[in-house]
Amino acid sequence: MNKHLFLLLCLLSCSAMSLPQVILDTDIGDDIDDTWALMHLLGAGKVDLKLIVTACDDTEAKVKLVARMLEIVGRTDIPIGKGVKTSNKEINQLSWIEKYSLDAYKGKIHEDGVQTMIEMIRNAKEPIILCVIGPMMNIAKAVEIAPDIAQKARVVSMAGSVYIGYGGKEGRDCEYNVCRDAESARKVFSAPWEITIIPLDTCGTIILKGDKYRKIAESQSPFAKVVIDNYNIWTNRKHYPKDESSVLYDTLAGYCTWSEDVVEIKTLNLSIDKDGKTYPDENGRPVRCALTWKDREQFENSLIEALINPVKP
Ligand SMILES: [Ca+2]
Repeated sequence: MNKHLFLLLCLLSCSAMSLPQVILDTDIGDDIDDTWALMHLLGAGKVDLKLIVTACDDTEAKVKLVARMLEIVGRTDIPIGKGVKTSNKEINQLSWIEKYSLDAYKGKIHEDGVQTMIEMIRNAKEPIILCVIGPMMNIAKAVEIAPDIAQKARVVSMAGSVYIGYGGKEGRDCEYNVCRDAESARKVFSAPWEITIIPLDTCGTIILKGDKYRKIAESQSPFAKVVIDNYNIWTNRKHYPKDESSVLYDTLAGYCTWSEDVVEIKTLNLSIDKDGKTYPDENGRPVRCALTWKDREQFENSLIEALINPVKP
């Protein structure tokens, strides 16, 4: 074989094999969309998930929640890190782990999730994508302790509201992940890494209904079952129709770690005001913002497919 052709084939096969390396920072156990996002990330098979760190409130209970999920879908190879605990507030999926014990858990659990995140980024051979789908206290602490990580990681986060608020309404809202801890969000914004946000402008209207929801609800795949079982015992389930999901904000941030083909990205200079609103400001920092949809259908199909026909790792 021609030497150049051989090299080209090697390069092509290598690039096909190396998936984006992702650390997921999640406040799972609060809103239910993190559970969907985690199962989507795992089921789609498009990223190499290196670590899951729990964020906000009772991060210890959240570790247990993640552990049980990983056990069910056969992914205890992914380490879990406990993030900064900010309260003992009961998680909203507590009944799913009440009888579950970590005693027989086979995977690795790191007590200091922030330190583990720092070491993993420092030791990584290629840049890491930090997928942040909760309030940003862990990431703020990490970059404060180890500013050098900003050179080796980029952030993809469900965060903010630029022109559109909750439920698709015109006008900026105080988006939970930023407003819950605006000081941490400001620290993350002031580090020199690339930041991509998935604001309410796009992710605030992701709801699966009708056939799309039914496909998942009736699926026997463990990924779909984890999602639906947790959704059904979630303390806020009663506020949503029987045959619909709640708003699945975080799932789009997960998707954007491997592809941005379903959204239009625009770079804006953004600042965070005293309340935690993200607003365009000429003195702000450049942020890549997923402001509008290009192909919502393709995105929803990816989510459904990942849950009902998950890819084997
Ligand atoms: Ca979340």
